Amino acid sequence: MGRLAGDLKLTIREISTRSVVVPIKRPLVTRVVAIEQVPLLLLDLHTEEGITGRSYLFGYFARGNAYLAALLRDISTLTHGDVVAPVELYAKATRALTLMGHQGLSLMAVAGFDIACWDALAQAAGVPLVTLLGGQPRRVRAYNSNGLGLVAPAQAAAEAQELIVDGNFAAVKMRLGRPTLGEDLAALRAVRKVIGDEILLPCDFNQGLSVVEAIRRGQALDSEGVYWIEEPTVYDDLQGNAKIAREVSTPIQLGENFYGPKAVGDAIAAQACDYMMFDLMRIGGVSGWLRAAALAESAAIEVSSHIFPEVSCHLLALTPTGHWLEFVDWASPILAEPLQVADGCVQIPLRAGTGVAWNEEAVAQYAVAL
Ligand code: SMN
Ligand code: MG
Repeated sequence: MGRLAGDLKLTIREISTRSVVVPIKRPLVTRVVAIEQVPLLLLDLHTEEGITGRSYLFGYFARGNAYLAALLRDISTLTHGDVVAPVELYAKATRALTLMGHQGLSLMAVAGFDIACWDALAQAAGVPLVTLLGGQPRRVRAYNSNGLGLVAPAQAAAEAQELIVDGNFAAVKMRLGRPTLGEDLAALRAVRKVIGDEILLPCDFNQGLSVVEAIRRGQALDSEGVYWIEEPTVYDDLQGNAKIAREVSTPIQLGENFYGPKAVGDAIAAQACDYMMFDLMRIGGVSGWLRAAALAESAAIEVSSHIFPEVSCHLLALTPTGHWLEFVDWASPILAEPLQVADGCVQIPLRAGTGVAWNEEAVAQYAVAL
């Protein structure tokens, strides 16, 4: 006789969190922020059946981890004894936080909980998350996004070369938004010269420009072979971004700061961008991603991921308009089995769950108080 469906039933005991601040190999200097170390909040969802679901959130700064941990303590109390049914629990946790809002920290905390729930379920089923959701653990094409911040042209060129060789990547992302267009062009051309014409080169302004300046720089980039222009201006000025998208022929990429599927629907309605990239944490975890992906499909918008490559690779493989995985190795130091990259692709791990598990020695080394 086969397994009963009830075999998959898991019951929540508690969520525990730990904060780590991990050194970054290549600091990321952008127009708006310099990321020199990576604060991660590690979640363990303990079940009565002995399976532990895991996920991590990116608090952006150490206090950010503490804010998220406080919310997760309440979500833990709220869901103690509940069956691990991620879609229902997402709704329950969101309802409980409704007066704190449906975006920002509330949604990030719910997302971390949601990802850990899905991980636990896939572990209980004994299959990778992608398999549980109807796909297969395959290779997903990725661009290397480690570094290439606002550095001098010669350094940018050297770094771009290293980033491509290290994993045989077909695409690499650089940050733009230096004080002048001339400085951006000098860095861009130095990079293009060493990488050649075949390598795709998306560029990220990290929300740093006014709409007028974004149109000016964007039009200048139209003849430079840039693959996409990311976040040219503030993420929530949908009308401004739509204007930029109309005036600039290089595709405009937005989405890493979209909170939940509703923001995707709003951006589609405003025709704010040509491409979208979902941030697993801000889009609402696995449950939020799946709904957002359906909306993007309805508008035929190609979807990439933003950081969190370990879980995003499972989801991109299921996204009807899946585009590019953003590869960063920021969490690798604290993971028991970091993602494998070969020939410009990330291999979805052939392990039960998401494949996220802790390197406890490293976690102890980088632990900070909450
Ligand atoms: C980025 C900015 C801030 C944190 C992580 C990543 C960047 C990107 O915009 O798209 O990689
Ligand atoms: Mg970006």
